[in-house]
Order: sequence, then structure tokens, then C-alpha cells
Amino acid sequence: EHKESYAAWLQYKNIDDQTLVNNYKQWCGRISILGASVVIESAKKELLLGISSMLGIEPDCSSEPMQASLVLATNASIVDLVDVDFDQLNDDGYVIKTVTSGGKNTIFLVGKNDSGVLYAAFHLLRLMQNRKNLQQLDILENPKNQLRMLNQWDNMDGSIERGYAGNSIFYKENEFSDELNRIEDYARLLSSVGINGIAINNVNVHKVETDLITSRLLPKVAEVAGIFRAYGITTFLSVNYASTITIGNLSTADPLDPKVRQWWKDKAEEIYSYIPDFGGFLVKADSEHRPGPFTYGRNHADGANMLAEALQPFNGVVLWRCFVYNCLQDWRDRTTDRARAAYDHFKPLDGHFHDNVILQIKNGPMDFQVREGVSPLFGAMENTNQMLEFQVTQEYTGQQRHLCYLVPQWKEVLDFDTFAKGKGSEVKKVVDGSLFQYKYSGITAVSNIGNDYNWTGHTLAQANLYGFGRLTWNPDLSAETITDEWIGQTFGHDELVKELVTKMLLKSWSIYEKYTSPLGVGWMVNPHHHYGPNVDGYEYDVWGTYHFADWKGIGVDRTEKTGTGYTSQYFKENTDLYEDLKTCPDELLLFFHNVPYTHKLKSNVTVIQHIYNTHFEGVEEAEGLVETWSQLKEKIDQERFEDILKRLQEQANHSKEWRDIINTYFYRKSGIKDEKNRKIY
Ligand code: GCW
Repeated sequence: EHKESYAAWLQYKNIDDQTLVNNYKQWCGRISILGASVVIESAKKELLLGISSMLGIEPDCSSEPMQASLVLATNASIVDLVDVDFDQLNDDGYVIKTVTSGGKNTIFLVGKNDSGVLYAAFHLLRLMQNRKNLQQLDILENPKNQLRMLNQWDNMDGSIERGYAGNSIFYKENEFSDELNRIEDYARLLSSVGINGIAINNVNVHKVETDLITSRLLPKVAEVAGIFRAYGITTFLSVNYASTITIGNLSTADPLDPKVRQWWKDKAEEIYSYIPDFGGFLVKADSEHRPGPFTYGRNHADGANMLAEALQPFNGVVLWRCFVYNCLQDWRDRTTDRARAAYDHFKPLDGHFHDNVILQIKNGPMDFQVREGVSPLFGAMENTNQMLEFQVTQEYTGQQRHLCYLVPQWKEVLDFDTFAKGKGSEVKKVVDGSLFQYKYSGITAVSNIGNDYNWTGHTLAQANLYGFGRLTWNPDLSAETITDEWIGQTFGHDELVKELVTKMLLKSWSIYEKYTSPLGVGWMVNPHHHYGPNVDGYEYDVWGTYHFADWKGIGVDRTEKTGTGYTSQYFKENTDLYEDLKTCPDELLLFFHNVPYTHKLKSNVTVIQHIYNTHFEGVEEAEGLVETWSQLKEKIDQERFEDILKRLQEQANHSKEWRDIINTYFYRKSGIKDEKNRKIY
């Protein structure tokens, strides 16, 4: 039951093409494993599962390389057996090489470390799931990013903040869940796409979760860390900045107070006594009512460094979030601009952070909107480790009831040129550490999974998790490659399935954008839960998320000349690009400028007409998704077919709600008719 949905992209479907099976068999019959560790054990387990399931054979396993057709090893144990330049391998990197000599065929899966062996095993299985030829493999892979992480926004009561796929797989009723095999299957999925770190609780650390770093819960944390460890994944915890007060019997959390510093040092020592390879702390401080150093007149460097000092002896790191802004803003105040906040808070602190602190920065300066500018903090802190935070969970992009494949959006962010060191200073080079030689850096994201049988609510949302992982490993992979790999492993190799699902996925972000908030302005959602249209939902609220629509026009003036000056936070090339109405890209126009409804876009269409057009088109295209999917009825198992169909139908219906509310709102504000006379209420 739920077999395909649950297995996601690790289905290892029985291959029915006998020629291919016979071909694969010659490589998979005898496995030799050199070296022993929990991670290598996982590689072996996965290979045996995949091979027996795809080929229907049970391979022999030994630790003797000579007779084997498949050899797993780290480079240290194999250096003489295969002719490869292992110096080219970095941590977690691997080589897959087919060697044919004296009529004997052998595939070597060689890792720089044990994790590399595991990644090589997953790579081989991916090739087989995608029906690739194994004859002449000569693959060398190194991860581009050092930290490739996920953040669970899971609470111990079992709820998930911004979770759209059921409850937590980690916690239930304020205790750890005892369904450890579900956690192991999650670890397998993550490891198969290269994820190597996970923070297992919500960044909003409430009462019970503050106790995760106490002796009551640390044994359980250690148990979960053990599951992830076997898949090369390091465990982190989100911590309550004010733990010294909440659980430490101190009256302060002042980061410069020696008693506070000592408490954290002792705490770190205690944590590492349970989990020797613990990753470190993820911290949301002075943000949305969470405690932080500001209470004591200290800054974020003081706060982060205090924790970093405690973790340093154990090689732990602090992931310090930059999502810091005034969430009690007065809408009448036109000088405060939430988009400016992260840069204004953190840029002046460049160089003040310890080298085991990493600043964790959301991709955009607002909050995971369907479209916004790229955060100008990237590239702006030469002397401070940075990492990028995406949101795989679809808080503002349809909450996994709508299809919105985010890989194309993430690619745009990663490829965005910051010009920090001139042309070619893309975000991906900032966060892979190469632009400024960071000691630590990488990419993280808020996960989209829960205990739904298909993990992600919308089965097609599995593609977002898959794609995110693949991009952390290699941001240069194209959206097309990732999509193709995912479909092959998830739905098989029928040509029509491939063609249509690819189209659906790759168009879905644009479709969602069309019928929701226009031209980069964002928001326009119902407050709190953030699902569905509500143009003025946040307009007179405290959160700093305004569109300023009136009878004349719409948009946020963030220019230097007449607006909030946000544009000046970018490097010159981008400042110029966005500052000038003539060069500012249409899709971000209202993010940077307030313009009349009659303003002509580069497409030569007015803003108001663009709003009408895209909203009508968006609905048509959402209906098109239903139609397209319906063509695959005979080609997809019934459960997944029906599940997905239901969601797509809901999306198509709900997109009309968006269309009509947005179009009507702007028709009433502007009094300008649709040129094409379509129905507006
Ligand atoms: O996106 C917003 C969410 C909050 C979240 C916050 C954050 C975890 O609406 O639910 O809190 O961002 O990133 O800290």
C-alpha cells in the first residue's frame, strides 16, 4: 500500500527489459566491500536492496576485491587497484569507474571518505533506475558545497510550522516518535541526493523544545543522530537563545556575561558527550519575538560568537539566521523598509564573527515570495561565512495544494551575479565558499516533508525536495537534467510521461506567479496561514509587507532617488539596473518602483493590462495542467494518478479565486477596463 508514493525516487522498480537486466547482472553479481563503517554498511544495504529489487538477484558479498564485479572502497584502501588520480577528490567526492581487463568487468565505487562511497552507491543506483549504460563509466564527482542541509520546522507536539504534508515524523505529543524506520527512510532519501546536515527542530524554539539540549532529551537526540550518521548526515539543533534563563537558572542571557558564556561551554561539552559529531546550533535571535542579544544592548556578533566559542573545541558551528527585521512596524511609516533590514543589521558586522559562525541568509530580502529580488547581503560580507536558505516547503507558493516546482526559481537565485568581485560573482560562488575563501559555507532549506504517506502532500512536490538536494551538490545542474532524472526514478521511462510531466513541472512556477501577486510585488495573501488571495491582507498590518496600491498605481519605491534606498544595498551594476525604471526587469518592477497603472512594460503592455492578462492566462494554464495530467491516466498507477489529479483540480479551481479577486480589486481601484472585455466582477 502506498508503495510508489512512499518510496518516492528510490523505488528500484523491477526492470522488465531482459537485455538490460542481463547486462546489469554482469556488473552486480559479486560485490566486494573494502572497509567497514556504519556509512559503508548503509551503502551496502542500499545496493543490495536496489539490485535485488531491480534485477531480482541476490549478489554475493565479500571483502575480497579480486573476484568482484562491483568494488566499494575508500581511496585509501584501494589505491593500487584502480588507476585514478584520487588527488582530485574532495571530502565526500567519489569516482565511479568501469574497468574491463582480461575479460573481467569491474565497477569501482571509490569515495574520498565513507560518505563518498555511499554517494557513489546512490549514483550507480540512479544510473540504473534511469536505464543508463554501465559499460564505460568514468565519473568523478565532488560536491560543490560543503554544507548541504535541511531545516525541519518541526515542533515536539508533532505540528510543523508551515508544514503541508501532515505531522512531524520526528515528534509526537511532546516526545520523540518511535517510528525510527520512517526517519531512516527520510535519511536515505536525503543522502541519495547529497544532503549532509539536518537541523531537526523548528527555529522558533518553544518551551518543550528548549529542553532538547538537556539530559532528559539528549539520549533521544543522540539516537536520531545515529540514524542520520549512518547516512553521512550530521545532526544540528535549533536552540533558544535565552536557554540560560529558561533552563539554566540564570537571570540573564547577556552574551558578554561570564556566567552565561560558561553555561554554554558546559552545555556544549554535555551535548558532545552524547553526540561526538554533533553539528552545532541553528539560531533565530531577535526576530519575530524570539529572544536575542538586543535585549542586553549587544549585537548579533556578540550573540553568535558566545555560542561559537562554546562549540569551537568540538568543531561545532553556529548557523546564525539573518532574518531579522522590525515586525511591529507602523504602516504609516514610509521610511522603514523591511527589505533593507538584513543588510542594515549585518553588513556593518562583517569581520566581527568567529570563523565557526555562518550567517544563514534567505534567498530574498523579504520572505520566500513567488518572486522577489535576491538578498543584497550575498557577496557583501567578504570576511564572514555565509550560507543560503531556501524554502522547499511551499508557504507562499501554494502550500503543496498547488503545483509549483521551484528548481527554476532556485537556479535564478544561484546564478544571480552579485558583482561583488566584478562580473562572474554569482551567488553560487559566494555560498560555495570560493569567491571569498570562506571556511564554512553552503546551502540549506526548510524541508517540505511530513508524515503523509507520500511525504510531501502533493506527490509532485517530491520533485522540489529532490531538486533542492541535487542543486546543493551541484548548482550547475540544469533544471532539465534534474527534472528528467527525477521523473525517470519516480514515474519510469514512458516517453509521453516524460514529456508531459517535464512540461508541467517546468511551467508551474510561471503559472503560479501569473494568477497570484503581480510583477514582483508579493504577498496579497490571507494573514497568518498565508493561503489564498487577500490583496490588503497585510496592507495595514505591522509586518512591513505593503504594496501601496491606490487609484493611480501600485508598487514599492525602493530607489535611492525617491524611495527607501534599498537599491543602494546592491553592488553598482545591480543598483543601476534596478534603480532605473527603463532597465528594471518587468518581473521585479513593483518590487522596486511605484508606477501608474498605465505605465508601459517592456512587453509594451500596460501594468493594468498585464495584471488582467496574466491572471486570465494563469487560470487557463492551471486548467491546462489538469488536462495534461489526465492524458496520463493509463500510464501511472491509480493511487498517484488520482491523488495528483485531485490536487491539480483544486489548484485550477482556486486559481479562479485568485484571478477574480485580484482583477476585481485592481479594476475597482483603477477604473480601467480590460481591453479584451473579459469578465471582471
Ligand atoms: O516565513 C516566515 C514564516 C514563519 C517562520 C519565519 C522564519 C519559522 O511565516 O513561520 O518562522 O518566516 O523564517 O523564521
